[in-house]
Amino acid sequence: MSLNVNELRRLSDLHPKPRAIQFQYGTAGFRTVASILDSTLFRVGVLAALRSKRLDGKTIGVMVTASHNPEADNGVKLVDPRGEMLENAWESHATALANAPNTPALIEAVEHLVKVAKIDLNKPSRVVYARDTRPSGASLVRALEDGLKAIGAETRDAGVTTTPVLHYLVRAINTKGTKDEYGPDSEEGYVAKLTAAFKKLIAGKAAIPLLVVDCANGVGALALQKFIPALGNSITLHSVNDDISTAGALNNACGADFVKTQQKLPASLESLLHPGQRGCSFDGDADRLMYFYLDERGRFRMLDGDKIASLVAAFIVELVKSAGLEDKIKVGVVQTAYANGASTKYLSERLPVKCVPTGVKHLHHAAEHYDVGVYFEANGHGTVLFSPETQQALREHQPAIPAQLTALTHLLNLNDLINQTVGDAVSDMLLVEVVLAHKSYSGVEWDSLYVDLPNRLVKVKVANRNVFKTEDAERRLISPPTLQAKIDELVRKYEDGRSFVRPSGTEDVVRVYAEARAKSQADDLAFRVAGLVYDEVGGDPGLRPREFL
Ligand code: NG1
Ligand code: ZN
Repeated sequence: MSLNVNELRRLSDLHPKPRAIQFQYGTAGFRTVASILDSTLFRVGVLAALRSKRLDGKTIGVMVTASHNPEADNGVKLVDPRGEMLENAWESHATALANAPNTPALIEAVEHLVKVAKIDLNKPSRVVYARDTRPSGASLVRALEDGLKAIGAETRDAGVTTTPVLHYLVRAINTKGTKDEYGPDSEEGYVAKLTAAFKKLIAGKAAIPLLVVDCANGVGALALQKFIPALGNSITLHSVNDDISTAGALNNACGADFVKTQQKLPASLESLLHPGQRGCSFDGDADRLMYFYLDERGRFRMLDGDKIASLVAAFIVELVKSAGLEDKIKVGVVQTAYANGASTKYLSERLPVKCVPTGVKHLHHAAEHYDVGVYFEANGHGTVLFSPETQQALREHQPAIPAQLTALTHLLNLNDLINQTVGDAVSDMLLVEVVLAHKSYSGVEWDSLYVDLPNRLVKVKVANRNVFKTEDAERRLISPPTLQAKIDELVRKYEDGRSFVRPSGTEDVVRVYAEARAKSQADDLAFRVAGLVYDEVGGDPGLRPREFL
């Protein structure tokens, strides 16, 4: 079988690439204003279909979402057969196809890819796709479908659903009928799997206090509607910001990214949350989770991805020990440079901690090296991975005493509760609730595991962010050449000061992070480092920003 060039040409002509725009498959796939993405979606369809052929007809996933970005943005990313992010080498193939200026160039790029990636066109091709609630999603999915059709893929439309459900489906489809079967390959099956595990884990525990859930006016609201009846009276979830039909509401002044970056409660929750009560926020595609509560004086307290990692990792370590498995199963944590220094200190005193560059794929791969790998970005994206050997050890372990059996059963149920393909706001929320129930913690006790160092994240717009190159898991700059020394000199002046600069992988900006003993110092340090960045590459001192975006 060869490429159906006529069909590819005919369909590609329906999805011309806008001129003068360069696309880049970054840490979150392609992501930009929705109105310029039509050709990219078509080409991603072509690529996904070819990737499936390359992998012997294994099902590839495609998710159409721009996560926490504004509603007018959209994006697309590919999911590999085990439910993980697209393999690195194919990111550049994706970029190459997306940037072919016209149909003849695209055909040439596809033929080139078939040759260099040694794709056997006779193999079957299977792709499952889904989108979030963005208004631009439906038409972008049509462009994607044209791309899939051009290569003749068998397709499955998973409809409007969350990013983690799509990742789950990919793994469930590909493992169906094998010894690694991940679960039923439907959204209902996913809800049933997680719900059953949750109910077993909290059986016999005190009733869980009501939890307020901010759905970012996104697709998480739909997921929650399916979970609430399935969870029955095991937990009461009060869903807010679940308006998916009002234009402009998605991620607007609510959701996990708002909570993390503004470090405050969404106004829409102000009258709902009372002192002592905890709540949580999903992001627009429900793969991130932030918790928070109001203290006794009604002050907002944030429990971010680092706090979730600390809570969960410590709990799993305890269970492994109680099950009598501490010699066989080693638990480790993976973070990025954005992890609060206080969390890194807390965790390092208890278990191995590794720092990797930003981007879920880096965290996920590093976590696979542990028997149980806990990874979370500070922004609330994360999960826990049980290695295949660990899962087997859990299944085969013969407990010596009843207490060991209880802990072992909890570990097996956690293995089912946790979506191990990718960060999953609903699964992570249920996981947190399990740990809180087991430890009899309210938000206050959880929060007191360690005290966050005050911090500040700012962005600087520069002409070309690609001149910024980093090393040491993005904690140090190697280019521009003299900038790191200047940052070091500044940081030394601040108590507990830490700051680093890196180019964003999802936006055309450079990010500056700073933390220090006092909030005013963290702000000051971030501002000054941003000033250094601007002076280095920004040009006109008259335009030097006083306030950052
Ligand atoms: P960039 O734009 O590369 O900083 C952001 C987040 C990442 C990750 C990706 C993917 C921060 C500082 N950065 O990446 O952690 O979540 O988006 O969505 O939060
Ligand atoms: Zn997201």
